[in-house]
Amino acid sequence: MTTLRFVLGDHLTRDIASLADRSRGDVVLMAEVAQETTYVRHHKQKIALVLSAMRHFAEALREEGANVDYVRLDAPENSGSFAGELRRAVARHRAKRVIVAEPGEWRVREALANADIGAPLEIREDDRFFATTSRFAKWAQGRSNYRMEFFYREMRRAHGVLMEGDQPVGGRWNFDADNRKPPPKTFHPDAPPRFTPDATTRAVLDLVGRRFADHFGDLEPFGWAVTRADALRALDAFVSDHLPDFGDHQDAMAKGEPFLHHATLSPYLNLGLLTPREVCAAAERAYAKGEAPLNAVEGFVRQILGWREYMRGLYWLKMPQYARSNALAARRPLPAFYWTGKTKLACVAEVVSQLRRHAYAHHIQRLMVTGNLALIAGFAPAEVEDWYLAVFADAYDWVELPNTHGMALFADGGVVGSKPYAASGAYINRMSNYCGTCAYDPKIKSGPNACPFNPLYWDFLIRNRARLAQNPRMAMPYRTLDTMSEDRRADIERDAKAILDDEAFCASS
Ligand code: FAD
Ligand code: DLZ
Ligand code: SF4
Repeated sequence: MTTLRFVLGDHLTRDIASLADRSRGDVVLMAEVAQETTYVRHHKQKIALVLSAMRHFAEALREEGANVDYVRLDAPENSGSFAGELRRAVARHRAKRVIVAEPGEWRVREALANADIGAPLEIREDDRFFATTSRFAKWAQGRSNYRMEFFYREMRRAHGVLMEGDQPVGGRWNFDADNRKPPPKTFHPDAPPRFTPDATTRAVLDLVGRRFADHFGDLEPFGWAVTRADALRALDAFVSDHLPDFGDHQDAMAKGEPFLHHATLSPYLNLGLLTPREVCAAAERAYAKGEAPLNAVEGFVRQILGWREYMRGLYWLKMPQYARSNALAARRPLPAFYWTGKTKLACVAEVVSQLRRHAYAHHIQRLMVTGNLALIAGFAPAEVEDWYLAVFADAYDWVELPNTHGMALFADGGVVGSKPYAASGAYINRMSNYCGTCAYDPKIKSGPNACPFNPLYWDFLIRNRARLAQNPRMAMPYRTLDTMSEDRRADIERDAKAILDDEAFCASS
């Protein structure tokens, strides 16, 4: 009679709760299953990254002497689901109990908790995060609204990150004001390190190329780290080469430069190859040694200790109802150009082409280009969310959903953020060099040459007046709208209708 320790694809952390007290006779189960590779049509690189990282993790455990039962995707008897593989493994090993750390996604947790697998299942709290789900629920209790900034300060205090006694290092909690600079004229930071596929990764690339040829994105060149050792190399390279400049141009976008000074560490953090604690500690060390300024280090730590933990906390607090809300009643189908990139909007075409090649776009591209357009055009949240879940190497429901549904689309009515991140073409023009090569002009407000973000932005405000005008943070744009003449508002509505009725916008994906 055996204890089975089930390690999911994003549980690739040596001391995760499900493995921490492993004994010699225990069996570690890992399973590649069709259901997980197809519940959305993931980018080919994402599937390859997850499967290769799983295979390397299993090998590392075996080298430590663990008894690993690894089920490959193409194993003839593979049932295709977690429940099926657990049932088979329980019978195979005559297991008396199964231990798993909390699945990252509500969908998977429900499936496991309700599955009849032939042995009791113990689900352990995932303590890799700074805040457990129960810790977050305690923070949220009794609050009428949740604001990341307050949660973040509490986390800084609780974990002593960038603190001097009970005060924030540098006397301020937030250095955002120093961090929102547009891109400099020439902006070509080094790209993050890429890792040459070994034999294990090559076998996975062959499998993915054969089996998922019709999924979005280029499979090769594939350069993601698939082992902890290489993920640590990527972390070191970020800290030395990019962290010092992380803050200054955090919101900037530049044509042909997907990565800028961003970390590109989210795929590794989300798989468990790196832990949030060690990543924040590496940034703190760089500050302590005088190798990175405080605005950069604080800005970076806030993304992980703040935003990442806050999003996860809200996800588990609010699911499953959260995913069903549609506060702005957005129902327009997602246009095909989100997949093909075939659009005259140069900013959107750039982001889609970058996604196809790299399965990566940075935060402002996600929020203010593809997210902003989906918000102001009123694309249906569920379709937009499936797109975000599919096209990014780092996408998992627990982090993708609150970012898309809440932050980008305001479909939660203000749970994640206090106002919609809606913007006209002026924002993209200020923060990028995309507009210079665009068929549209961000300075033109109306007519066929106007940047489509312009009429769509004002039309969004007109359409959603009843839902948004009372929001104090929307008072300024509504005041501006109210100074416009009737004729100007009629022009906006006519232009927005022309854009939304255009075949390219109507064509459903
Ligand atoms: P950096 O900009 O260098 O930031 C450092 C780290 O901070 C990231 O690696 C990430 O772990 C964390 N981080 C930063 N912002 C956020 C945030 N808003 N939420 C959670 N963590 C954050 N992130 C994902 O990991 N998976 C997703 O599926 C995902 N979907 C998103 C969808 C939308 C619409 C938006 C607006 C954001 C989404 N994000 C998602 C958050 C963020 O854009 C990415 O974490 C970030 O771009 C990853 O790139 P990076 O590692 O270079 O990040
Ligand atoms: C994303 C993904 C993919 C593509 N494939 C697998 C898989 O074959 N086996 C596995 O254990 N996990 C996979 N994952 C990750 C899961 O979809 C899911 O995000 C986690 O199991 C939730 O904790
Ligand atoms: Fe995007 Fe408008 Fe600029 Fe074109 S003009 S790149 S559509 S913001």
